[in-house]
Amino acid sequence: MKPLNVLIVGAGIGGLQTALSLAADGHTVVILESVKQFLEVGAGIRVPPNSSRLSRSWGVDLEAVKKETSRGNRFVDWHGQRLLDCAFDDVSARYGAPYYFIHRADLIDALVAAVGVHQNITLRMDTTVVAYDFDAPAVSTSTGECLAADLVICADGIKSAVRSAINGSAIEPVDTGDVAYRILVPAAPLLADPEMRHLVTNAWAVHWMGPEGHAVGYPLRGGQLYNVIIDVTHDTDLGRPILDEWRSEADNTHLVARFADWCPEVRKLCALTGTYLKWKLVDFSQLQRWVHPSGRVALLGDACHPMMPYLAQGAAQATEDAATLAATLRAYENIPAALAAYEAQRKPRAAYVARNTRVLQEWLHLYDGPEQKRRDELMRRDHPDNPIFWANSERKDWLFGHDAMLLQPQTIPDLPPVPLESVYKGRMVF
Ligand SMILES: Cc1cc2nc3c(=O)[nH]c(=O)nc-3n(C[C@H](O)[C@H](O)[C@H](O)COP(=O)(O)OP(=O)(O)OC[C@H]3O[C@@H](n4cnc5c(N)ncnc54)[C@H](O)[C@@H]3O)c2cc1C
Ligand SMILES: *[C@@H]1O[C@H](CO)[C@@H](O)[C@H](O)[C@H]1NC(C)=O
Ligand SMILES: *[C@@H]1O[C@H](CO)[C@@H](O)[C@H](O)[C@H]1NC(C)=O
Ligand SMILES: CC(=O)N[C@H]1CO[C@H](CO)[C@@H](O)[C@@H]1O
Repeated sequence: MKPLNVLIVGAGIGGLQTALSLAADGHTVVILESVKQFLEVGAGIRVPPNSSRLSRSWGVDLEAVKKETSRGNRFVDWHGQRLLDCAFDDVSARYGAPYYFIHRADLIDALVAAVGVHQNITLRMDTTVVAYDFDAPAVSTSTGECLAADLVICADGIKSAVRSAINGSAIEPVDTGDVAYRILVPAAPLLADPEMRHLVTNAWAVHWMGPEGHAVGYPLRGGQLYNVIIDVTHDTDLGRPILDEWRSEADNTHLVARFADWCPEVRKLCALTGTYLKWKLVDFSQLQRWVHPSGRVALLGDACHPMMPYLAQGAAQATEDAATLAATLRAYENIPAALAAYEAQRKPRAAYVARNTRVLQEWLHLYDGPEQKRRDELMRRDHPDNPIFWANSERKDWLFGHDAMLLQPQTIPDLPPVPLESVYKGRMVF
Protein backbone atom coordinates (compact mmCIF):
# COMPACT_ATOMS: atom_id res chain seq x y z
CA MET A 1 0.00 0.00 0.00
CA LYS A 2 1.09 3.61 -0.49
CA PRO A 3 2.48 5.45 2.56
CA LEU A 4 -0.33 6.31 4.98
CA ASN A 5 -0.91 8.89 7.69
CA VAL A 6 -1.57 6.95 10.88
CA LEU A 7 -2.77 8.11 14.30
CA ILE A 8 -1.95 5.94 17.30
CA VAL A 9 -3.78 6.51 20.58
CA GLY A 10 -1.59 5.50 23.53
CA ALA A 11 2.18 5.34 23.89
CA GLY A 12 2.52 2.17 25.93
CA ILE A 13 4.72 -0.68 24.74
CA GLY A 14 2.05 -1.53 22.13
CA GLY A 15 1.63 1.97 20.71
CA LEU A 16 5.35 2.73 20.60
CA GLN A 17 6.19 -0.56 18.85
CA THR A 18 3.38 0.00 16.34
CA ALA A 19 4.70 3.47 15.52
CA LEU A 20 8.12 1.95 14.86
CA SER A 21 6.85 -0.98 12.79
CA LEU A 22 4.69 1.27 10.59
CA ALA A 23 7.30 4.03 10.19
CA ALA A 24 9.83 1.37 9.18
CA ASP A 25 7.53 0.71 6.21
CA GLY A 26 7.41 4.39 5.20
CA HIS A 27 4.15 5.40 6.90
CA THR A 28 3.93 8.70 8.78
CA VAL A 29 2.79 8.30 12.38
CA VAL A 30 1.51 10.60 15.12
CA ILE A 31 1.20 9.08 18.61
CA LEU A 32 -1.14 10.74 21.10
CA GLU A 33 -0.45 9.99 24.77
CA SER A 34 -2.45 11.37 27.67
CA VAL A 35 0.24 11.45 30.37
CA LYS A 36 2.63 14.42 30.55
CA GLN A 37 5.65 12.21 31.03
CA PHE A 38 6.36 8.50 31.34
CA LEU A 39 6.32 7.29 34.92
CA GLU A 40 9.24 5.27 36.15
CA VAL A 41 7.08 2.23 36.93
CA GLY A 42 9.51 -0.05 38.68
CA ALA A 43 9.16 -3.63 37.52
CA GLY A 44 10.71 -6.16 35.22
CA ILE A 45 9.47 -7.35 31.90
CA ARG A 46 10.39 -10.58 30.14
CA VAL A 47 11.12 -10.13 26.45
CA PRO A 48 10.92 -13.37 24.47
CA PRO A 49 13.19 -14.08 21.46
CA ASN A 50 11.04 -13.00 18.53
CA SER A 51 9.99 -9.82 20.32
CA SER A 52 13.58 -8.69 20.73
CA ARG A 53 14.31 -9.51 17.07
CA LEU A 54 11.33 -7.53 15.87
CA SER A 55 12.24 -4.54 18.05
CA ARG A 56 15.79 -4.64 16.75
CA SER A 57 14.57 -4.65 13.15
CA TRP A 58 12.59 -1.47 13.93
CA GLY A 59 15.68 0.34 15.21
CA VAL A 60 15.36 -0.30 18.95
CA ASP A 61 18.79 -0.59 20.52
CA LEU A 62 18.49 -3.29 23.15
CA GLU A 63 22.27 -3.78 23.13
CA ALA A 64 22.75 -0.61 25.16
CA VAL A 65 20.15 -1.63 27.78
CA LYS A 66 21.34 -3.30 30.99
CA LYS A 67 19.63 -6.65 30.91
CA GLU A 68 19.93 -10.35 31.73
CA THR A 69 19.58 -13.31 29.44
CA SER A 70 17.10 -15.78 30.89
CA ARG A 71 18.39 -19.29 31.55
CA GLY A 72 14.82 -20.53 31.57
CA ASN A 73 11.80 -21.06 33.80
CA ARG A 74 12.39 -22.96 37.05
CA PHE A 75 9.48 -24.45 39.01
CA VAL A 76 9.77 -25.05 42.74
CA ASP A 77 7.03 -25.97 45.21
CA TRP A 78 6.29 -23.91 48.31
CA HIS A 79 8.33 -26.29 50.46
CA GLY A 80 11.39 -25.44 48.37
CA GLN A 81 11.45 -28.70 46.37
CA ARG A 82 12.69 -28.15 42.81
CA LEU A 83 10.28 -29.84 40.35
CA LEU A 84 11.25 -28.74 36.85
CA ASP A 85 13.71 -26.63 34.88
CA CYS A 86 12.49 -25.51 31.45
CA ALA A 87 15.91 -24.51 30.16
CA PHE A 88 16.24 -21.86 27.47
CA ASP A 89 19.81 -22.85 26.42
CA ASP A 90 18.56 -23.54 22.90
CA VAL A 91 16.51 -20.35 22.59
CA SER A 92 19.13 -18.19 20.91
CA ALA A 93 20.11 -20.81 18.35
CA ARG A 94 16.60 -22.09 17.75
CA TYR A 95 14.65 -18.82 17.63
CA GLY A 96 17.34 -16.38 16.52
CA ALA A 97 17.57 -14.18 19.64
CA PRO A 98 17.98 -14.53 23.40
CA TYR A 99 15.19 -14.27 25.98
CA TYR A 100 15.79 -11.14 28.07
CA PHE A 101 14.85 -9.78 31.48
CA ILE A 102 14.59 -5.98 31.15
CA HIS A 103 13.52 -3.20 33.49
CA ARG A 104 10.27 -1.84 32.11
CA ALA A 105 11.47 1.78 32.35
CA ASP A 106 14.63 0.86 30.39
CA LEU A 107 12.54 -0.77 27.65
CA ILE A 108 10.25 2.28 27.40
CA ASP A 109 13.35 4.53 27.26
CA ALA A 110 14.79 2.47 24.38
CA LEU A 111 11.48 2.58 22.49
CA VAL A 112 11.08 6.34 23.05
CA ALA A 113 14.67 6.92 21.88
CA ALA A 114 13.98 4.99 18.66
CA VAL A 115 10.74 6.92 18.14
CA GLY A 116 12.59 10.19 18.78
CA VAL A 117 15.16 9.69 16.03
CA HIS A 118 12.64 8.63 13.38
CA GLN A 119 11.82 11.61 11.17
CA ASN A 120 8.29 10.34 10.39
CA ILE A 121 7.09 9.71 13.95
CA THR A 122 5.71 12.47 16.17
CA LEU A 123 5.07 11.65 19.83
CA ARG A 124 2.68 14.07 21.49
CA MET A 125 2.51 13.74 25.27
CA ASP A 126 -0.22 15.39 27.40
CA THR A 127 -2.75 14.81 24.62
CA THR A 128 -5.90 12.92 25.60
CA VAL A 129 -8.27 11.58 22.98
CA VAL A 130 -11.88 12.09 24.04
CA ALA A 131 -13.91 11.26 20.92
CA TYR A 132 -13.69 9.32 17.66
CA ASP A 133 -15.16 9.80 14.22
CA PHE A 134 -14.89 6.22 13.00
CA ASP A 135 -15.72 6.95 9.38
CA ALA A 136 -13.42 9.91 8.69
CA PRO A 137 -11.42 8.55 10.57
CA ALA A 138 -10.51 11.26 13.07
CA VAL A 139 -10.12 11.88 16.79
CA SER A 140 -10.77 14.87 19.04
CA THR A 141 -8.60 15.73 22.01
CA SER A 142 -9.54 17.22 25.38
CA THR A 143 -8.32 20.62 24.18
CA GLY A 144 -10.81 20.55 21.30
CA GLU A 145 -8.31 19.77 18.58
CA CYS A 146 -9.43 17.46 15.77
CA LEU A 147 -6.93 15.24 14.00
CA ALA A 148 -7.67 13.20 10.89
CA ALA A 149 -5.72 10.33 9.34
CA ASP A 150 -6.03 7.41 6.93
CA LEU A 151 -6.02 4.94 9.81
CA VAL A 152 -6.41 5.09 13.61
CA ILE A 153 -4.87 2.48 15.93
CA CYS A 154 -6.20 2.40 19.50
CA ALA A 155 -3.47 1.12 21.82
CA ASP A 156 -5.05 2.67 24.89
CA GLY A 157 -4.55 -0.24 27.28
CA ILE A 158 -6.71 -2.35 29.60
CA LYS A 159 -9.01 0.59 30.38
CA SER A 160 -9.56 1.39 26.69
CA ALA A 161 -12.41 3.87 26.35
CA VAL A 162 -13.07 3.06 22.69
CA ARG A 163 -13.20 -0.74 22.87
CA SER A 164 -16.90 -1.01 23.66
CA ALA A 165 -17.81 1.18 20.68
CA ILE A 166 -15.68 -0.98 18.40
CA ASN A 167 -17.01 -4.27 19.76
CA GLY A 168 -20.57 -3.07 19.43
CA SER A 169 -21.59 -3.60 23.05
CA ALA A 170 -20.21 -2.64 26.43
CA ILE A 171 -17.37 -4.65 27.91
CA GLU A 172 -16.63 -4.82 31.59
CA PRO A 173 -13.26 -6.33 32.49
CA VAL A 174 -13.74 -9.42 34.68
CA ASP A 175 -11.96 -9.97 37.98
CA THR A 176 -9.69 -13.02 37.58
CA GLY A 177 -9.72 -13.76 41.31
CA ASP A 178 -6.07 -12.81 41.80
CA VAL A 179 -4.03 -9.78 42.78
CA ALA A 180 -0.41 -9.20 41.79
CA TYR A 181 2.32 -7.59 43.86
CA ARG A 182 5.12 -6.10 41.78
CA ILE A 183 8.21 -5.81 43.91
CA LEU A 184 11.81 -4.76 43.31
CA VAL A 185 14.39 -5.65 45.94
CA PRO A 186 18.05 -4.58 45.91
CA ALA A 187 20.32 -7.45 44.94
CA ALA A 188 23.05 -6.68 47.50
CA PRO A 189 21.42 -8.43 50.51
CA LEU A 190 20.65 -11.44 48.30
CA LEU A 191 24.25 -11.63 47.10
CA ALA A 192 25.44 -11.49 50.71
CA ASP A 193 23.28 -14.48 51.70
CA PRO A 194 24.67 -17.86 50.58
CA GLU A 195 21.14 -19.30 50.42
CA MET A 196 19.86 -16.48 48.15
CA ARG A 197 22.91 -15.59 46.08
CA HIS A 198 22.15 -18.05 43.28
CA LEU A 199 18.89 -16.25 42.50
CA VAL A 200 20.88 -13.23 41.28
CA THR A 201 23.89 -14.99 39.77
CA ASN A 202 21.85 -17.66 37.93
CA ALA A 203 19.32 -15.81 35.81
CA TRP A 204 16.40 -18.25 36.02
CA ALA A 205 12.83 -17.03 36.30
CA VAL A 206 12.03 -19.01 39.44
CA HIS A 207 8.36 -19.88 40.03
CA TRP A 208 7.46 -20.90 43.60
CA MET A 209 4.03 -22.56 43.55
CA GLY A 210 1.74 -23.13 46.51
CA PRO A 211 -1.78 -22.92 47.93
CA GLU A 212 -3.74 -20.10 46.28
CA GLY A 213 -0.65 -18.25 45.17
CA HIS A 214 2.73 -18.24 43.50
CA ALA A 215 5.78 -16.02 43.31
CA VAL A 216 8.10 -15.40 40.37
CA GLY A 217 11.57 -13.89 40.73
CA TYR A 218 14.38 -12.94 38.38
CA PRO A 219 17.40 -10.58 38.38
CA LEU A 220 17.37 -7.22 36.58
CA ARG A 221 19.73 -4.44 35.47
CA GLY A 222 22.99 -6.34 35.40
CA GLY A 223 22.36 -7.96 38.77
CA GLN A 224 21.63 -4.73 40.69
CA LEU A 225 17.99 -5.55 41.34
CA TYR A 226 15.81 -8.60 41.86
CA ASN A 227 12.28 -8.49 40.45
CA VAL A 228 9.53 -10.33 42.31
CA ILE A 229 5.92 -10.78 41.27
CA ILE A 230 3.63 -12.34 43.83
CA ASP A 231 0.18 -13.45 42.77
CA VAL A 232 -2.39 -14.55 45.30
CA THR A 233 -6.13 -15.09 45.37
CA HIS A 234 -8.24 -12.32 46.91
CA ASP A 235 -9.47 -14.90 49.41
CA THR A 236 -6.00 -15.46 50.86
CA ASP A 237 -4.61 -11.95 50.40
CA LEU A 238 -3.98 -10.49 53.83
CA GLY A 239 -3.33 -6.96 52.52
CA ARG A 240 -5.94 -4.27 52.10
CA PRO A 241 -8.41 -5.13 49.33
CA ILE A 242 -7.88 -3.21 46.14
CA LEU A 243 -10.74 -1.15 44.77
CA ASP A 244 -9.42 0.43 41.59
CA GLU A 245 -6.84 -1.32 39.45
CA TRP A 246 -3.62 -0.65 41.34
CA ARG A 247 -2.10 0.99 44.36
CA SER A 248 1.33 1.65 45.79
CA GLU A 249 2.07 0.52 49.36
CA ALA A 250 5.00 0.24 51.70
CA ASP A 251 3.88 -2.07 54.48
CA ASN A 252 5.15 -5.65 54.05
CA THR A 253 3.84 -7.17 57.30
CA HIS A 254 0.84 -8.84 55.68
CA LEU A 255 3.03 -10.32 52.92
CA VAL A 256 5.40 -11.71 55.53
CA ALA A 257 2.40 -13.22 57.35
CA ARG A 258 0.81 -14.59 54.14
CA PHE A 259 3.96 -16.55 53.25
CA ALA A 260 5.08 -17.41 56.82
CA ASP A 261 4.93 -21.16 56.16
CA TRP A 262 6.59 -21.08 52.69
CA CYS A 263 10.22 -21.98 52.00
CA PRO A 264 13.00 -19.67 53.25
CA GLU A 265 13.63 -18.11 49.81
CA VAL A 266 10.07 -16.77 49.52
CA ARG A 267 10.01 -15.72 53.19
CA LYS A 268 13.24 -13.77 52.79
CA LEU A 269 12.02 -12.04 49.61
CA CYS A 270 8.85 -10.95 51.44
CA ALA A 271 10.93 -9.65 54.35
CA LEU A 272 13.12 -7.60 51.96
CA THR A 273 10.11 -6.00 50.30
CA GLY A 274 9.97 -2.21 50.55
CA THR A 275 7.49 -0.11 48.57
CA TYR A 276 5.58 -2.13 46.01
CA LEU A 277 2.73 -1.86 43.56
CA LYS A 278 -0.33 -3.99 43.99
CA TRP A 279 -2.50 -4.78 40.97
CA LYS A 280 -5.93 -6.26 40.53
CA LEU A 281 -5.71 -8.73 37.65
CA VAL A 282 -8.62 -8.46 35.25
CA ASP A 283 -9.32 -9.74 31.76
CA PHE A 284 -12.37 -10.49 29.59
CA SER A 285 -13.39 -13.16 27.16
CA GLN A 286 -12.58 -12.77 23.49
CA LEU A 287 -13.97 -9.68 21.76
CA GLN A 288 -16.32 -10.05 18.86
CA ARG A 289 -14.09 -7.82 16.75
CA TRP A 290 -10.94 -5.73 16.93
CA VAL A 291 -11.79 -3.52 13.96
CA HIS A 292 -14.62 -0.98 13.76
CA PRO A 293 -17.11 -1.74 10.94
CA SER A 294 -15.86 1.44 9.20
CA GLY A 295 -12.68 -0.52 8.47
CA ARG A 296 -10.48 2.43 9.48
CA VAL A 297 -10.06 2.06 13.25
CA ALA A 298 -8.54 -0.95 15.04
CA LEU A 299 -7.61 -2.02 18.56
CA LEU A 300 -4.15 -3.26 19.55
CA GLY A 301 -2.43 -4.60 22.68
CA ASP A 302 -4.06 -4.78 26.12
CA ALA A 303 -7.02 -2.81 24.76
CA CYS A 304 -8.17 -5.94 22.91
CA HIS A 305 -6.37 -8.86 24.58
CA PRO A 306 -5.56 -8.24 28.23
CA MET A 307 -4.21 -11.35 29.93
CA MET A 308 -2.83 -12.48 33.25
CA PRO A 309 0.95 -12.06 33.47
CA TYR A 310 1.50 -15.79 34.06
CA LEU A 311 2.93 -16.46 30.60
CA ALA A 312 4.87 -13.15 30.52
CA GLN A 313 3.27 -12.49 27.13
CA GLY A 314 1.17 -9.32 27.36
CA ALA A 315 3.75 -6.99 25.84
CA ALA A 316 5.04 -9.69 23.50
CA GLN A 317 1.57 -10.18 22.04
CA ALA A 318 1.30 -6.40 21.50
CA THR A 319 4.63 -6.55 19.67
CA GLU A 320 3.27 -9.31 17.43
CA ASP A 321 0.17 -7.16 16.78
CA ALA A 322 2.48 -4.35 15.62
CA ALA A 323 4.41 -6.66 13.29
CA THR A 324 1.33 -8.27 11.79
CA LEU A 325 -0.38 -4.92 11.27
CA ALA A 326 2.62 -3.65 9.28
CA ALA A 327 2.67 -6.87 7.24
CA THR A 328 -1.02 -6.69 6.35
CA LEU A 329 -0.74 -3.02 5.30
CA ARG A 330 2.08 -4.11 3.01
CA ALA A 331 0.19 -7.07 1.58
CA TYR A 332 -3.24 -5.50 0.89
CA GLU A 333 -4.29 -2.71 -1.42
CA ASN A 334 -6.92 -1.15 0.84
CA ILE A 335 -7.09 -0.41 4.54
CA PRO A 336 -10.29 -2.33 5.46
CA ALA A 337 -8.92 -5.50 3.81
CA ALA A 338 -5.60 -5.10 5.64
CA LEU A 339 -7.33 -4.57 9.01
CA ALA A 340 -9.60 -7.57 8.45
CA ALA A 341 -6.53 -9.71 7.76
CA TYR A 342 -4.79 -8.28 10.86
CA GLU A 343 -7.74 -9.27 13.03
CA ALA A 344 -8.08 -12.73 11.46
CA GLN A 345 -4.38 -13.40 11.95
CA ARG A 346 -4.03 -12.08 15.49
CA LYS A 347 -7.31 -12.74 17.35
CA PRO A 348 -7.11 -16.55 17.66
CA ARG A 349 -3.44 -16.49 18.65
CA ALA A 350 -3.82 -13.81 21.34
CA ALA A 351 -6.96 -15.51 22.65
CA TYR A 352 -5.13 -18.83 22.96
CA VAL A 353 -2.25 -17.25 24.86
CA ALA A 354 -4.74 -15.48 27.17
CA ARG A 355 -6.64 -18.73 27.85
CA ASN A 356 -3.38 -20.43 28.72
CA THR A 357 -2.67 -17.86 31.41
CA ARG A 358 -5.95 -18.97 33.05
CA VAL A 359 -4.96 -22.63 32.76
CA LEU A 360 -1.61 -21.93 34.38
CA GLN A 361 -3.36 -19.93 37.10
CA GLU A 362 -5.21 -23.11 38.12
CA TRP A 363 -2.12 -25.34 38.22
CA LEU A 364 0.15 -22.84 39.96
CA HIS A 365 -2.21 -22.32 42.89
CA LEU A 366 -3.07 -25.86 44.03
CA TYR A 367 -3.11 -27.09 47.61
CA ASP A 368 -1.01 -30.13 48.42
CA GLY A 369 -3.12 -33.18 47.56
CA PRO A 370 -4.00 -35.56 44.73
CA GLU A 371 -4.17 -32.89 42.00
CA GLN A 372 -0.86 -31.38 43.10
CA LYS A 373 0.66 -34.88 42.96
CA ARG A 374 -0.79 -35.38 39.49
CA ARG A 375 0.61 -32.01 38.42
CA ASP A 376 4.09 -32.85 39.70
CA GLU A 377 3.90 -36.14 37.80
CA LEU A 378 2.64 -34.56 34.55
CA MET A 379 5.37 -31.93 34.78
CA ARG A 380 8.07 -34.53 34.14
CA ARG A 381 7.29 -35.27 30.49
CA ASP A 382 7.64 -33.31 27.26
CA HIS A 383 4.03 -33.96 26.30
CA PRO A 384 0.91 -31.87 25.48
CA ASP A 385 -0.52 -32.94 28.86
CA ASN A 386 2.28 -31.16 30.68
CA PRO A 387 0.54 -28.32 32.56
CA ILE A 388 3.57 -26.04 32.22
CA PHE A 389 3.27 -24.25 28.89
CA TRP A 390 6.97 -24.16 27.94
CA ALA A 391 7.63 -27.76 28.99
CA ASN A 392 6.03 -29.10 25.83
CA SER A 393 8.37 -28.43 22.93
CA GLU A 394 5.57 -28.15 20.38
CA ARG A 395 3.89 -25.39 22.36
CA LYS A 396 7.24 -23.72 23.04
CA ASP A 397 8.00 -23.65 19.30
CA TRP A 398 4.52 -22.33 18.63
CA LEU A 399 5.08 -19.48 21.10
CA PHE A 400 8.70 -18.54 20.44
CA GLY A 401 9.12 -19.62 16.81
CA HIS A 402 6.24 -17.59 15.45
CA ASP A 403 6.97 -15.12 12.67
CA ALA A 404 4.38 -12.39 13.12
CA MET A 405 5.36 -10.81 9.78
CA LEU A 406 4.44 -13.93 7.85
CA LEU A 407 0.78 -13.96 6.85
CA GLN A 408 -0.19 -17.58 6.65
CA PRO A 409 -2.79 -19.82 8.28
CA GLN A 410 -1.75 -21.01 11.73
CA THR A 411 -2.79 -23.99 13.76
CA ILE A 412 -3.76 -23.39 17.36
CA PRO A 413 -2.57 -26.15 19.72
CA ASP A 414 -4.93 -27.85 22.17
CA LEU A 415 -5.11 -26.35 25.63
CA PRO A 416 -3.25 -28.29 28.30
CA PRO A 417 -5.55 -30.14 30.72
CA VAL A 418 -6.90 -28.32 33.78
CA PRO A 419 -6.94 -29.65 37.35
CA LEU A 420 -10.02 -31.66 38.31
CA GLU A 421 -10.44 -29.43 41.33
CA SER A 422 -10.13 -25.66 41.15
CA VAL A 423 -9.36 -23.24 43.97
CA TYR A 424 -11.55 -20.79 41.99
CA LYS A 425 -14.91 -22.29 42.83
CA GLY A 426 -17.23 -22.16 39.87
CA ARG A 427 -14.95 -19.78 38.07
CA MET A 428 -13.15 -21.93 35.53
CA VAL A 429 -13.49 -20.04 32.23
CA PHE A 430 -11.69 -21.48 29.26
C1 LIG B 1 2.09 -7.70 37.07
C2 LIG B 1 2.29 -7.70 35.57
C3 LIG B 1 3.44 -8.25 35.01
C4 LIG B 1 3.64 -8.29 33.61
N1 LIG B 1 4.75 -8.88 33.10
C5 LIG B 1 4.91 -8.98 31.75
C6 LIG B 1 6.05 -9.62 31.18
O1 LIG B 1 6.96 -10.09 31.89
N2 LIG B 1 6.13 -9.72 29.82
C7 LIG B 1 5.15 -9.22 29.00
O2 LIG B 1 5.27 -9.35 27.77
N3 LIG B 1 4.07 -8.57 29.52
C8 LIG B 1 3.93 -8.44 30.86
N4 LIG B 1 2.83 -7.81 31.37
C9 LIG B 1 1.83 -7.24 30.45
C10 LIG B 1 2.27 -5.93 29.83
O3 LIG B 1 2.66 -5.01 30.81
C11 LIG B 1 1.12 -5.33 29.03
O4 LIG B 1 0.53 -6.33 28.26
C12 LIG B 1 1.62 -4.24 28.10
O5 LIG B 1 2.36 -3.27 28.79
C13 LIG B 1 0.41 -3.57 27.43
O6 LIG B 1 0.83 -2.55 26.59
P1 LIG B 1 -0.21 -1.62 25.86
O7 LIG B 1 0.63 -0.66 25.11
O8 LIG B 1 -1.22 -2.43 25.14
O9 LIG B 1 -1.02 -0.87 27.01
P2 LIG B 1 -0.52 0.18 28.11
O10 LIG B 1 0.86 -0.06 28.51
O11 LIG B 1 -1.57 0.18 29.16
O12 LIG B 1 -0.54 1.59 27.36
C14 LIG B 1 -1.72 2.32 27.08
C15 LIG B 1 -1.35 3.79 26.97
O13 LIG B 1 -2.45 4.51 26.45
C16 LIG B 1 -2.57 5.74 27.11
N5 LIG B 1 -3.97 6.18 26.96
C17 LIG B 1 -5.08 5.58 27.46
N6 LIG B 1 -6.18 6.24 27.10
C18 LIG B 1 -5.78 7.29 26.34
C19 LIG B 1 -6.47 8.36 25.67
N7 LIG B 1 -7.80 8.46 25.73
N8 LIG B 1 -5.75 9.27 24.99
C20 LIG B 1 -4.39 9.18 24.92
N9 LIG B 1 -3.68 8.18 25.54
C21 LIG B 1 -4.37 7.25 26.24
C22 LIG B 1 -2.18 5.41 28.53
O14 LIG B 1 -1.76 6.56 29.25
C23 LIG B 1 -1.03 4.43 28.30
O15 LIG B 1 0.22 5.07 28.23
C24 LIG B 1 2.63 -7.75 32.76
C25 LIG B 1 1.48 -7.17 33.32
C26 LIG B 1 1.30 -7.14 34.71
C27 LIG B 1 0.03 -6.53 35.29
C1 LIG C 1 9.19 9.87 5.60
O1 LIG C 1 8.06 10.07 4.79
C2 LIG C 1 8.32 10.62 3.52
C3 LIG C 1 6.99 10.90 2.85
O2 LIG C 1 6.19 9.72 2.79
C4 LIG C 1 9.18 9.65 2.74
O3 LIG C 1 9.50 10.18 1.47
C5 LIG C 1 10.47 9.36 3.52
O4 LIG C 1 11.21 8.37 2.86
C6 LIG C 1 10.15 8.89 4.92
N1 LIG C 1 11.35 8.76 5.71
C7 LIG C 1 11.71 7.62 6.29
C8 LIG C 1 12.98 7.66 7.08
O5 LIG C 1 11.08 6.59 6.20
C1 LIG D 1 -18.78 -7.88 22.29
O1 LIG D 1 -20.04 -7.63 21.73
C2 LIG D 1 -20.84 -8.77 21.55
C3 LIG D 1 -22.12 -8.38 20.85
O2 LIG D 1 -21.91 -7.33 19.96
C4 LIG D 1 -21.15 -9.41 22.87
O3 LIG D 1 -21.90 -10.59 22.69
C5 LIG D 1 -19.85 -9.73 23.57
O4 LIG D 1 -20.11 -10.24 24.85
C6 LIG D 1 -18.96 -8.51 23.66
N1 LIG D 1 -17.69 -8.92 24.18
C7 LIG D 1 -17.34 -8.78 25.45
C8 LIG D 1 -16.00 -9.30 25.83
O5 LIG D 1 -18.05 -8.24 26.27
C1 LIG E 1 10.59 -11.55 12.89
C2 LIG E 1 11.38 -12.72 13.32
O1 LIG E 1 12.48 -12.59 13.78
N1 LIG E 1 10.79 -13.88 13.18
C3 LIG E 1 11.44 -15.14 13.46
C4 LIG E 1 10.80 -15.81 14.66
O2 LIG E 1 11.37 -17.07 14.87
C5 LIG E 1 11.32 -17.96 13.78
C6 LIG E 1 11.98 -19.25 14.21
O3 LIG E 1 13.30 -19.00 14.56
C7 LIG E 1 11.99 -17.38 12.56
O4 LIG E 1 11.81 -18.24 11.46
C8 LIG E 1 11.39 -16.02 12.26
O5 LIG E 1 12.07 -15.42 11.19
